[in-house]
Amino acid sequence: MAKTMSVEEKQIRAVVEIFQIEGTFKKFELIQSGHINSTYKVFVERHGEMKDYIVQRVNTYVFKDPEAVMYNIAGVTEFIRAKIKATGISAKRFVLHYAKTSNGEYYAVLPDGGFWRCCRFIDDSTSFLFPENEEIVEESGKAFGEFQKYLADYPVSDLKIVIPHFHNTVMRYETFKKSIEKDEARRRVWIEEEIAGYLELEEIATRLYRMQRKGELPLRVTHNDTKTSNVLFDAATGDHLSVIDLDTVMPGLMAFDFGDAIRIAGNTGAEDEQDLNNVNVDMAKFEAFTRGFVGKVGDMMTDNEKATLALGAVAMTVECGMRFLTDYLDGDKYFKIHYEEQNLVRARCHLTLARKMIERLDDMQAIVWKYC
Ligand code: ADP
Ligand code: GN1
Ligand code: MG
Repeated sequence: MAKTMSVEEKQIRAVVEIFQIEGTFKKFELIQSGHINSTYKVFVERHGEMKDYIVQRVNTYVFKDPEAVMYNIAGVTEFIRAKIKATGISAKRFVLHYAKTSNGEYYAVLPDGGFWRCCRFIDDSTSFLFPENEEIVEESGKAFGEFQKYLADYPVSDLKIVIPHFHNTVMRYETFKKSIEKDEARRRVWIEEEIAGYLELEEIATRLYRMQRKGELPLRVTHNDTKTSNVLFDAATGDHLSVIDLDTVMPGLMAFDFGDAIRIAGNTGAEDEQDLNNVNVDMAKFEAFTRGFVGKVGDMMTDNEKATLALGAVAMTVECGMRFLTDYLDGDKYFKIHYEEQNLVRARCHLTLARKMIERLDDMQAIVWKYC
């Protein structure tokens, strides 16, 4: 009896066809690490060889204008590719390459409205949800630093704002307060302690955003989602290859890219660590990331940027944790969860980490100065 095909498989086969990928579709695997899009690794046989692709359904609840997302991605990937090629090396493994449809578009819309894209899988690459050692962390620092460096002369005004106020921590606090008032999922009653904890950190967490508003920090082209799993490494050597997950490339603060990476790479525990005794700042990993990142961007940083880099870790940890808590209050609509209370667990972990970071802020900043 013929095997029935799942809806997912039908959709993926349709996407592969629209992008005119040469070869025979063989199979696909779901990649579950991200919290937003639906990501699949797709295997196609071409001339007796297996070719892999990453096929993604973009989350249009989060990205209201997905065409704008692809416009930005096309712009920055082509810009970086040209720079790498100009040095005489192949850019194949160092920047993402999105496929185009026969209409010359970087996306396909299926009859159910699903917005899909397709990108070449970077051969012999690997990624890490949790960075096990300092080498991985330092390489990820180099990858995100290099990304900013490549884009230092990219026309910022050409970028579309795909999620307005994405790292506007002041506005994130306003949204949080509205969700507390609304209490849509009726969960407020048992999380008053966590709510109070985040409200207490408002001044320190919003400091950087307020500095930017006063013109004290420059807006750059930033990645805005710099967790370790958004870097690809050479599976054999461990060297960084390419930064991925470019959906949120927008104007932003250098300290936010630095800090958002530390939120993951500088935590002794997981993003959703349940045992809060395991949550702390890993100072050796903090130093490793700083060495990698500042090594790439040190010469383009302003004095204010240098002086506030460590503060970025506090800002991004509070902001992200508060976003998890907001989503928990709203009834888990934004971030994918794999178990019932995951957003609350994530929020508790981030609150603990942020408090530890505040205790170690001077030590962290001293390390930044060492590499500046
Ligand atoms: P999400 O939006 O779901 O986070 P990502 O674009 O970050 O999706 O991809 C999820 C995972 O898929 C990555 O952590 C990486 O392991 C793998 N991946 C994504 N793109 C590629 C690629 N071009 N080549 C190799 N692996 C990739
Ligand atoms: C989301 O897509 P993913 O999983 O890389 C989120 C980030 C958060 C992150 C927390 C568009 O990123 O902002 O920092 O989860 N992306 C969006 O892990 O909201
Ligand atoms: Mg990702």
